[in-house]
Amino acid sequence: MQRVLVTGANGQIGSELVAALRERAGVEHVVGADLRPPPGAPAGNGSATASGPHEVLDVRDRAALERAMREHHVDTVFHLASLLSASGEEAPDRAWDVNTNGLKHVLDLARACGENEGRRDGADHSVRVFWPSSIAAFGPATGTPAPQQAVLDPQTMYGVTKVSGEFLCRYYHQKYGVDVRGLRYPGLVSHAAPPGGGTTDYAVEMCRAAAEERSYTCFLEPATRLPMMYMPDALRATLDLMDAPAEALTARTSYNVGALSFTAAELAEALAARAPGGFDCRYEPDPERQQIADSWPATVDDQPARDDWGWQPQYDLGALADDMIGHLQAGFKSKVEG
Ligand code: NAD
Ligand code: AKB
Repeated sequence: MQRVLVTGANGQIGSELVAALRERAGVEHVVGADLRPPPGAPAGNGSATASGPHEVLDVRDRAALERAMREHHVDTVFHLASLLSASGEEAPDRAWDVNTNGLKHVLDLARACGENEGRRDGADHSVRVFWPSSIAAFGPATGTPAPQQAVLDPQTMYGVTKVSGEFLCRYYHQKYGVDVRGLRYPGLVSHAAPPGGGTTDYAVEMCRAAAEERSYTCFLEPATRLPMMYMPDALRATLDLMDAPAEALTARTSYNVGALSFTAAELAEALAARAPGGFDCRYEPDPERQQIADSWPATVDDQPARDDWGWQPQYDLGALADDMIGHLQAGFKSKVEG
């Protein structure tokens, strides 16, 4: 049975990925890890919460990570702990430290824990790792659609850590045989946990405002078009990539995965069509986040992901808007009534 550690477990992706993995592998086999206990759990350093095992740790602390991996006999790590594009520009030193050193610790421990414990038979003696890159690895020189073998031209510290992380992953695979796999996620839209300091956060904020019948002031221009994806597609892509046979994989940096490409105005229009009282969306671009968004491509070419492990997105903009509005309205109503 798989024993999984998810770092950044309290985040936008982690909170849903932990739940999806627990459905598949059983609650006790999936350990969350983050700087804090999961929302709703009592504070403290305990390694079990009502929802399942959880370790309070900082991924910059290699000894704490090692302890968690060994104590829980972890054979797969989903390493999500990170600062994102906007929060990374506010704290570039911390972004470099968390994103780069955190990943290096995970890769070193994947190699060391696997070798020392020899739990996997055959040629594969390392712990498997999933690590996400981002469209932030691209930049103005990349072009649209961004190809798999792209000119990587990051304009943010976050993007710099994604580019260095991609090559670190490939190095550990080539040099030490670590089975590390990655996706260049687009901006992710979801309703369960709030986004954590990115440039594409506007999309989630806009959906929430529309569902709660509030107006929204968007921090990007209406014509800004970016690659985006609905969370159920992102979770499926993540799990499918990790389930794929190693020999099918041709990219050990990170795979492009495309799904949607919409402008802020197109999302606002889709939401207005579904909001009972209409939707008032205004635009006051924030220069820093606008500059970041303008440096990213509008679409990506994900043919290698489709060819190698059968990637196929399921949600278009209409399906995303329907599902987001449905979930967010239900949550809002029960909050108001309760
Ligand atoms: P998030 O900000 O919502 O969550 C990150 C989590 O990491 C937070 O819970 C935070 O507390 C934790 N964390 C931060 N520093 C830590 C540290 N030093 N030690 C332990 N935990 C720490 O981020 P997310 O959106 O869930 O993103 C997860 C991963 O996916 C990141 O690598 C991110 O770059 C990548 N990604 C996300 C998106 C997106 O749109 N959400 C897009 C592309 C790539
Ligand atoms: C961000 O906006 O920083 C993230 C990402 C696209 O990596 N959502």
